[in-house]
Amino acid sequence: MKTLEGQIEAAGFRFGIVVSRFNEFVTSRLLAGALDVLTKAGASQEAIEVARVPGAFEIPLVARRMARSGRFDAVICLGAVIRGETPHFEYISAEASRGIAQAAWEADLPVVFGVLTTENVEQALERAGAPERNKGAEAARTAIEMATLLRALKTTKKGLHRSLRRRITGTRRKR
Ligand code: INI
Repeated sequence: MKTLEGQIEAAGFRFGIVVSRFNEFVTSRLLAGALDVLTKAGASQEAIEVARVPGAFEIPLVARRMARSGRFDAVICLGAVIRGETPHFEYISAEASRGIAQAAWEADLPVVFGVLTTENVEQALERAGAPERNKGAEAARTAIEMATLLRALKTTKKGLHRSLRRRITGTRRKR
């Protein structure tokens, strides 16, 4: 049995990050957490592009554009929707999550949900704090794992095609 798994190794991979300005005192911490994970895992500065949008509602469109551009191996979405401050909390968080999932499907690429949806500011700050609880850091780890897993799957598929072709044409494997 073969088990495929992603790894936390980001060298040679490219990442797009979409981060919203609304509740910037929270989203800037998510961004810092994500950048810390990516660079420590080996991603170069040139391999990371950050796009800023006004609010979480605007994240999906830019995430989709980035994901479809062919320039990235994964896209990370960062935002903070806080119920206490938002009468239309449900609409914004639902649209952000639905749109982000749809962007991934349409682009066939990992588009990771790093948007906090919390009851209050305290909860938001708690989830944007220390690296082990920082949702931006967690989203970056997920992006790396998914990008490496998809590359492993691609390699396996290529290997499979080669072995099928060899079987059909009767050619031998090169040593
Ligand atoms: N956007 C957020 O990212 N978080 C919020 O908590 C928020 N609140 O409170 O309203 C918010 N609103 C802005 C929204 O995302 C759009 O930018 C705006 O509606 C324009 O489309």
